[in-house]
Amino acid sequence: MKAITRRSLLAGVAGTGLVATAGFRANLFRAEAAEGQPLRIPELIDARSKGNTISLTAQAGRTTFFSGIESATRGFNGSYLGPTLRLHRSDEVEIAVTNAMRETTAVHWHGLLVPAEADGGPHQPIEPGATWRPRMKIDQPAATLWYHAHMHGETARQVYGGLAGMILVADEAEKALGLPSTYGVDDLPLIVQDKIFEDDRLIYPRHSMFLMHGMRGDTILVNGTPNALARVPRGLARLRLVNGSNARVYDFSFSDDRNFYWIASDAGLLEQPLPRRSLWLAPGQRAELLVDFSDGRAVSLRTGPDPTFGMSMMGMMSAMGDSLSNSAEVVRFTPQGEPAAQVRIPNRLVARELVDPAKVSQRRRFVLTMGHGMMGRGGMGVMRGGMGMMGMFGINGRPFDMGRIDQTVRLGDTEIWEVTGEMMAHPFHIHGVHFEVLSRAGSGPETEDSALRDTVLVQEPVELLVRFTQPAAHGPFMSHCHTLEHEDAGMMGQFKTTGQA
Ligand SMILES: [Cu+2]
Repeated sequence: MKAITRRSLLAGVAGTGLVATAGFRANLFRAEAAEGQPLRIPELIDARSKGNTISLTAQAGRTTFFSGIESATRGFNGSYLGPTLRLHRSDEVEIAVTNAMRETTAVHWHGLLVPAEADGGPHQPIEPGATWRPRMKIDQPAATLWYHAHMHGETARQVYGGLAGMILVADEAEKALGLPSTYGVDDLPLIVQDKIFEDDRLIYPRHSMFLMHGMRGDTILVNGTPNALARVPRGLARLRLVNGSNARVYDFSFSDDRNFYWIASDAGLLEQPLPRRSLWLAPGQRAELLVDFSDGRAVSLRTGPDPTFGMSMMGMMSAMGDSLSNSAEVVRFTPQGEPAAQVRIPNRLVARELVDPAKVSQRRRFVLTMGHGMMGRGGMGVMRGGMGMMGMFGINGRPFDMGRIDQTVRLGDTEIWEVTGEMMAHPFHIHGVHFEVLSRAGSGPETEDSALRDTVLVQEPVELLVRFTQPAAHGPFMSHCHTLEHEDAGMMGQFKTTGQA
């Protein structure tokens, strides 16, 4: 069936002499959008090409997602999202972040192992007109990371508005593997976010239920592109997925159920490629996939509804449910050109640095709380109060307090952190560390857990093996729920590391 193009519709309108009404206009734009928009590829800034000094400017702007309609957005060096930063292991990098907005922000390097004062949490605010210049030694394996706003109380709105970008850490071990690495061609950055549009204009609804369970939208953007369409060579491609959404957990698969290889997690490459047909990705998490497009067939990366939400207590009590009720297209791939002569998947990727569980010095418990004991005292009544429950978000029953250090850890120590959550699944992120998932629901970790991470989906209780290698001489590190509305509402704590490693 031939798709209706905007041009053919316009020709029809001209031919019959009709005057387009507002409603007709909207349909026209949707018809155009249904054909797909070329996937936007953020500019790549290789730190070495800039003498390892990068400038980012956080700014307000206007972005066109659907033709003819502008939305108020935010971005770095542009109106929506920011450039991809390629940093090299063992280099020292300075990133100057200027705030050209009328509100305070903070910019966190999510997944980067750097001292607390360079980490970009709420303790490093950047006032309007000011520039923050952290200098950082890059010393960690190749990985897909990201950066995003982290201003306490404003994180959800600022990230939703567009203050996020990708970071690629490169190293020699990764280079030696010969993985697809031509940025924007066979090595694709894919920042996946769900949004809500009203008359094609981006909105952030301040509905109490969104604040309660996190904003889940009905329109998926990839790098800010709705109905994204990507051309890829007929061969092997590497997809770098960042879940940059406020709250949604994705359940990714391909429309023809093809196999792909999962090759990297939050902290970098796995020991070996793992063949998969689907993969979950929680807010804040990253995954790299190798996909074989040599058969030349067009195929879509898709997601189902949030697999954690519908069955959760929160999901069942919610009046709204998941706004994405069916399988949705994330990005459509159209392979181009001559088929690759051969497609080679490496047998081994990188050796993994194991953390020795025998060295554990402490065990700590974290409960991600949404209203301590509420089911026992007042229960549903409290729920119906809606906003009345706000302020009860916390960790171990205590809401975030910038002036309180919740844990003090000895630098160089290894600890077990047991994390459980209330009411629904919570993606738990710890700044300044990579950790192993030791167990989930009391038994061995699942395949999805089998890699070093900085963010873990806490649906069942998990035990994390965490090694603390970064100093916090001037201000603490954060640990928090990466459902951004929960984080802003107080589901965040702070820890310090002390002493010498
Ligand atoms: Cu949460």
